[in-house]
Amino acid sequence: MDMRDIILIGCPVDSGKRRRGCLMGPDSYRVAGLREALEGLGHRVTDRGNLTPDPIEAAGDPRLWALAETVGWTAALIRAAEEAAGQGMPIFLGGDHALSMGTVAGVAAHAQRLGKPLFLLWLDAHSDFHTLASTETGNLHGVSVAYLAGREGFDAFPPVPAPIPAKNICMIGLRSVDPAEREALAGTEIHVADMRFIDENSIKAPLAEFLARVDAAGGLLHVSFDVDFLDPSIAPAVGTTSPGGTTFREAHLVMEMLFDSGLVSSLDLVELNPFLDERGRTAGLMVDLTASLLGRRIFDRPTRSLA
Ligand code: Z70
Ligand code: MN
Ligand code: MN
Ligand code: MN
Repeated sequence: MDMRDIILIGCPVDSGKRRRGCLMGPDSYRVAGLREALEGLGHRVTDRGNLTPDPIEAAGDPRLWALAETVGWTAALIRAAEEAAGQGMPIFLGGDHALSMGTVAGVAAHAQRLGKPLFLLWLDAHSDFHTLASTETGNLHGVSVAYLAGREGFDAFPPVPAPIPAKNICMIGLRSVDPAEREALAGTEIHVADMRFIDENSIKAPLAEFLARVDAAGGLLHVSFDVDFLDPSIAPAVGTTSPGGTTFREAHLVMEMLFDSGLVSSLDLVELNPFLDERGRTAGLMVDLTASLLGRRIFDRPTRSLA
């Protein structure tokens, strides 16, 4: 197995929604043994500690929760992500999903410099495809993909260095999509596999198709993993639980397929709220899933060949 240079970057972003606690996420992953699990697989791991947001310069907006703070985080994360992507495989330890505006935009700038297309896999119950105009809640963890795809109305934010073409984005696990998001998504080429599609076709089908396209294009792949992709019965440490999520086995299969593809170049782990966890089980599961994405497996070959 290939050894990788993995860079852990703590992103204690907690401004993307009203309920607090995601700022404790990076330390929860550390306590749950993320670094040790990845080193045990033979990887070289560096922990850069936690980042801080740039000083707040944007004006506030009463409709939007903590706009200025999220803009400050986005600016800081774009720089940090672009730099780290040139040095190894960054794993961004969240923090809520607003952080992906910075991490993915920074990784996209790196991909553009390399002259390679960036693909984005969004594992989430939510599509996070609101604009600042369409959000009903004002929670900015619900606008990340719209920003990254270059939708209008993000003038308060840093310009996206390299917007991601809609056809390079795939969302898997959706089950909570607002009307304005549904309408906007229908007008794009974003690939969407909601829970019904997964139930009828298996989770393997949409992922295999997407990975084949990334491979054929010679692209880089960023995976943005929202804890609420998982069913809350196995991952209770999230602010808004959304029933009907992916199972332990489906999620592990996704991670194993991602490892086998050899395509993943960066990863976000977002929306873990350790304040709501039960004896560390959600953090522990996220560590196990990340290990599977980086090469942990039951056997080295399909087990049928052992018979
Ligand atoms: C809703 C909104 C959301 C969580 C993303 C939900 C957004 N569409 N919620 N992740 N947990 O507020 O815009
Ligand atoms: Mn999300
Ligand atoms: Mn979500
Ligand atoms: Mn929300």
